[in-house]
Amino acid sequence: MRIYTTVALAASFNLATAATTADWRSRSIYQIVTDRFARTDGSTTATCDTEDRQYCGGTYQGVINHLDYIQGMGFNALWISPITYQVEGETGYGEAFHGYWQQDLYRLNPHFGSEDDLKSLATELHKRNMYLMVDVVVNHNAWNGSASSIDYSKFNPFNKQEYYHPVDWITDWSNQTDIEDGWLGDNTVPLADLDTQSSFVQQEYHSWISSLVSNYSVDGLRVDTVKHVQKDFWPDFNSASGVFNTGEVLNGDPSYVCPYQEVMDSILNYPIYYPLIDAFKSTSGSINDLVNQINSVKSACTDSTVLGSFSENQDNPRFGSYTSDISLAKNIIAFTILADGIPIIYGGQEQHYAGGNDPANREAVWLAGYNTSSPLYTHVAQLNQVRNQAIYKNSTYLTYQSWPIYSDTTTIALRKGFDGNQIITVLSNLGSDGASYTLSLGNTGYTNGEKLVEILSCSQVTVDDDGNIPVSMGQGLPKVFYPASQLSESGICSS
Ligand code: ABC
Ligand code: CA
Repeated sequence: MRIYTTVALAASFNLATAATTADWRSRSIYQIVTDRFARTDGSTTATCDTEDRQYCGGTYQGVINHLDYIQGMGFNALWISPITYQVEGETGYGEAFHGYWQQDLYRLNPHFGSEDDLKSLATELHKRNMYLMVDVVVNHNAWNGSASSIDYSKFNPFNKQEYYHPVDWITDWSNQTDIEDGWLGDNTVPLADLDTQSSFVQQEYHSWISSLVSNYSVDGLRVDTVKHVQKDFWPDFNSASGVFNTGEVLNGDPSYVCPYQEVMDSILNYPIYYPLIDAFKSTSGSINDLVNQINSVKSACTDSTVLGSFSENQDNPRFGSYTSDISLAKNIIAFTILADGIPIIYGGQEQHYAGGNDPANREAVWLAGYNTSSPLYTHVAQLNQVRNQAIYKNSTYLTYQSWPIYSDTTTIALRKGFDGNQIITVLSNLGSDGASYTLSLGNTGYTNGEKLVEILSCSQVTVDDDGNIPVSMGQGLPKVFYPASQLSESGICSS
C-alpha cells in the first residue's frame, strides 16, 4: 500500500509538471553537440581539429553562459547530446565526444561538467521558460576494441552478456529483423545491441528513464536509433519517461517511418529531409518531389504537426556543404521553421557552417564568435519571431496542416494557419543570381484589400481585388507574409 501511494504521488507530480506533446508542438528547438557549443571559459579560439574527433571542451556551464545567444534567435527549447558515461579515451574512430557510445547509464559524462552543472542548466532554461531535451540511447552500449574483447561487467546496469543480442553485424539493411537484432558499429567500435525483448532489460530501461527525467528536470527526449529496436518496446518506454519523445528513424520513406509515430509521440521528419535538401541545394532541384512528399507525409503520418522539422543535424552534411549560396540557405531555413512540425536548427546552421559528412559537420559553434548579427542568425530570429507571434495570436496556427498553395519548377508557396492568422511562405530555388519578377499568388485565404507585411523585408502589400497578392521575387530570396493587423505590439517590423 505504501509503495502504491508513492508511485501514485510520483505519477501525479509528473502529470502536474511534465510538458505535453501539445506543449512541445509550440516550441522551437536549438540542437547542440554539447562538446562543440561553448566552453566554460567562453574562449572562441580553435584548440582542436574537427576532423580529429576529439573532445573539444564544450560544457554545460558554457551553455548556461550563452543562453542569450540561443534565446536571441527565438528558440524556447534546447536539445543536448546524450549525458551518460561513455567509452573513455582514444578509439579507432576518435573519442566519444558526441555521446552515443555509452557504458554506464547511471553516471554522467564528466567531460561536460558535474551533476550540479547539468541541474543548473535545467534550472536556467526553466527560468527563461525554455525546455530541456536530452538525447538518449537505448539500442546499444559501446566498446573500444573488437566485439570478442568486450568485458560486459564494465557496463552498468546491463553488465552481463545475456542482456545482449548475439554478435551479428547488420548486413542486410532491407531485413527488419537484422536491423533490430543485429549490431551497429564494427570491430573498431562495436555497438553491443541490447536484448530489448527481455523483460529485465525493459524494466531496467523504464526505471532508468524515469529517474533520469526527474533527476535532471528533463522536459523531452530525442530518442536515438529507434528503428533498431522492435516497435513494441516504445509505447511503455515513452510512457515510463513521462515526457515528450521524438525518435530518430533514419529512413526517407514515409511508409516506413510514419508507423513509428503510432508507438511514440513524434518522429524526426527524415522523409521530408531528403527531398527538401534536393529541392534547394541547387537550382535544378525538384520542387515537385518536395510537394509530393509533403502530401505523402501528411497522409501517412498520424500527425504531421508534431514531427521534428530539420534541415541539418550531426549525422548529415551541412546544407552549406552543398552550396555556399546564402539565398538558398535562407529558403531552407524558412521551410524548416514555417512548415508543419517542431522546428529544429542545428548549432552552427545560423552561422552558415559548411562541414560535410561526420565528423566535419560537428564544427565548434564558438569559432564564429557567437555573432548575433550574421545574416542567418537574424534570419532565424525573424522567422521564429513571426511563428511565435502567430502561435500567440491563436494557437490553432499549430494544428492547421500546412499545404502547398502554389508551385512551379522553381517556386513553392505554403500556407499555415486559419483565416486571419495565416502565414504564407514563398520559397525559391533560383539562388542569389535569381532574376526579379512578380508572382500573382492566389489561394491565400486573405481577404480583398487586406494589408499584409512581408516580414523579412518589412514591406507592405495589399491583397488585390481578385484576392491575389503581388509577390516581388528577386535574388532568390524567400518571402513571408502575415496580416499587418496581427502584428501590433509584436515588435516585428517596428510594429
Ligand atoms: C563513427 C565515425 C564515422 C564512421 C562510423 C563508422 O563511426 O564518426 O565517421 O563512419 C554515433 C556517432 C558517429 C559514429 C557512430 C558509430 O556512432 O555520432 O560519429 O560514427 O560509432 C544515430 C545518431 C548518430 C550516432 C548513432 C549511434 C546513431 O544520430 O549520431 O552515431 O548511436 C544509421 C542508424 C542511425 C544512426 C546513423 C549514424 O547510422 O540507423 O540511427 N544515427 C542508411 C541506413 C540508416 C543509417 C544511414 C547512415 O544509412 O538506412 O539506418 O543510419 O549510415 C536515405 C535512405 C536511408 C539511408 C540514407 C543514407 O538515405 O532512406 O535508409 O540510411 O535515402
Ligand atoms: Ca537493436
